[in-house]
Amino acid sequence: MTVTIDRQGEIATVTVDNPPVNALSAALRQGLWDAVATLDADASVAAVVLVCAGRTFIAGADVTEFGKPPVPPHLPDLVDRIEAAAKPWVAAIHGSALGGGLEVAMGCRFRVAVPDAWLGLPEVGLGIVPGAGGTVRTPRLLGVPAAVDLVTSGRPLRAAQAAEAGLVDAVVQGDLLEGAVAFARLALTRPLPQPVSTRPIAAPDADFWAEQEKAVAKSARGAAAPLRALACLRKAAEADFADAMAFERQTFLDLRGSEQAAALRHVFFAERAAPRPAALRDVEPLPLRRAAVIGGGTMGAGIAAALRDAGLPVVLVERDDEAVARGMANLRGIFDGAVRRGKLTGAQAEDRLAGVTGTTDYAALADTDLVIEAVFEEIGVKRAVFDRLAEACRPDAVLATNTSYLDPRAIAKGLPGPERFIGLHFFSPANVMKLLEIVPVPQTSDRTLATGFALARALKKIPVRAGICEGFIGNRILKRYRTAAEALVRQGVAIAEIDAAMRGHGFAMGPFEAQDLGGLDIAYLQREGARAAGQAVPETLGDLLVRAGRKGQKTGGGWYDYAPGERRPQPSAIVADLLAGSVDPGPAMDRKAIAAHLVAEMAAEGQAILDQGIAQTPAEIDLVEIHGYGFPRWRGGPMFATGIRG
Ligand code: T1G
Ligand code: NAD
Repeated sequence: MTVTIDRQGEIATVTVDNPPVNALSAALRQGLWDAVATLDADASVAAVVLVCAGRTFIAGADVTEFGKPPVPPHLPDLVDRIEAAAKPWVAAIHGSALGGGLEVAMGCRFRVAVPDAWLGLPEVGLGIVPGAGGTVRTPRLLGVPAAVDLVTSGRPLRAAQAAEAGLVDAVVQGDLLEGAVAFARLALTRPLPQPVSTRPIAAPDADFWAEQEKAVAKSARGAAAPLRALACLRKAAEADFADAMAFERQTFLDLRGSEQAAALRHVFFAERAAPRPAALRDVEPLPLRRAAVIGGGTMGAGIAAALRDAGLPVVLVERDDEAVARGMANLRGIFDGAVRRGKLTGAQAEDRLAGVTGTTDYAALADTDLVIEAVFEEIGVKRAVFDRLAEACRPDAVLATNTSYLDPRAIAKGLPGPERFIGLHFFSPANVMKLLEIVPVPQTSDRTLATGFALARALKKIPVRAGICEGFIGNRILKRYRTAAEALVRQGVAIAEIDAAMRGHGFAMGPFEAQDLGGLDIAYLQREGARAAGQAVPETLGDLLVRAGRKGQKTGGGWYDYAPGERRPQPSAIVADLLAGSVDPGPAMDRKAIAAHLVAEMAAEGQAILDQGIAQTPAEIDLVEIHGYGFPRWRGGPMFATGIRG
């Protein structure tokens, strides 16, 4: 760690260099503390530019210090000291100014940033609130409504948005340091703005806070930090600076030791470890320049969209011209949706679509680096596709299957060069869901495996390596979860109670309403297929419903009834009748007990998965559940929540 002082005439520059992300370790805080003293004492200095070396501005407090007793100088004191410096400081921001990094920048008199910089307060995502004045200075700088949005969502702003909101004074085009020094010189010719802590706040009325509380509670789904952050902002608006700072500090210290914060730190580090497994550290992946997808249905179109979002040109192969047209229309639908939601401009959507070549001709794959197969879930169809790929593709091209339940070894059987074969299991919608299960077969080479992980990084997905078993990690746990939920119904627990229990636990949906949304028929057909193949698959309650024509929302009913055109589930008398013969009432269970039981079932399946070597660590199972199945992040995943850690 170094803090270096240079001088450009009357402007001093303070350069922080604390790789990898300039986190505010105790040594860095001390270095900055000393720099203020040095520069205050230097009569030749009129203003100071604070800039960082490496990939980013200060990315925040050092998360690895959170479990330990705080060491002085404390960050709030450092921010106060910079703000009270005799010379105005200018924060020159590139990369990310997050958490404590942004708080340091708000202690500076000015903030300038390059156009692709991010500024934000992500603390609520770590189960805490900003701890160095973030909730007290942002409303003074941005006004209360914008501060509420920034702090309670944890979502960062791009430089231009930050400038619009008042968080950044100037966006610097070209060289940051040069621009910041020029900005400082100009600023010295004008009256200085007040330090942020002394600026007034327009306090909103009680109705505003009541509304915000409702909205924040709804989106937090049980996470504590966003509401506590809102309380800090209210304090900032209604009390004086010192009292608000004390309130924020107390809240910060209180939350820092909480179970939710521990869970969110666990997820933070698991997410950062996942894309770069130690075993592949020295393995060079195949460079990915061109990709192809076979099948343009639900998954194929989603995967193609994800590849385009990462900038790769894509060839989309379908079985006939009509299917090509349908696949391209599916893709257009995805990009049009992104335009409607404001995620892409019309021109960007056109560009994404223009980068996809739809065809029936495998010759178009001659120079493709990676092919992902997403055709019907039938072994014969998939094998035929891989036969064609073996002929059409370069011998080093990676060939992947997106199968959900088939054995990838059976799909790869007879493939020349099986070392290039791998399972890449995406989740629907594939351009949105963050999880990617990576499933090597025994012959898969390290290079192919490393290419799977490199793809996940390029697509900004969370990769988890899975061994081969039915359903891999995620769908196998899902099956256990659904079976356990059905077992509760058989014991007389109401379907709606189970769903409410899981929502109360932090899921967006319970297991039955989720099946109604996705359709009960896919799992049913799979069970029927297994039965037809001679496997002993026990009859499920879902089978009874599907046989009665109840496949979910799309048929007007599944586990629940739905009024025409409505998506609100209504408990169903028909279902009660259909299932009556299967119910044998047991002891009553409250919602807490229901949720605890179902999570314990998930964790038990996770443990079996670990014991069989299908997953490597409990943390990876947690990532699968959080990023593929909506498990509440703030609980850390089923393994963490039940004490299975490591
Ligand atoms: N502390 C310690 N280590 C960190 C870290 C941090 N804040 N951020 C990242 N790392 C490590 C990470 O584990 C990885 O390590 C390496 O740096 C590169 O990370 C008082 C309470 C800045 C956008 O939440 O969002 O300030 O694996 O792969 O893709 O109010 O890192 O190499 O050993 O993610 O280039 C708020 C979290 C803290 C920022 C860069 N700050 N970091 O992304 O690299 S709370 C954050 C990020 C706070 C105050 C409080 C990203 C990034 P390794 P990476 P990247
Ligand atoms: P889908 O029926 O929506 O799409 C399949 C597409 O493959 C169709 O467009 C079809 O025309 C095309 N196709 C069929 N045979 C082909 C051939 N020989 N050559 C080229 N194209 C052909 O199915 P889907 O839901 O997209 O599923 C595709 C695969 O992804 C399956 O293996 C499925 O198990 C898996 N999967 C699905 C989900 C999901 O939630 N739907 C999730 C993960 C994985």
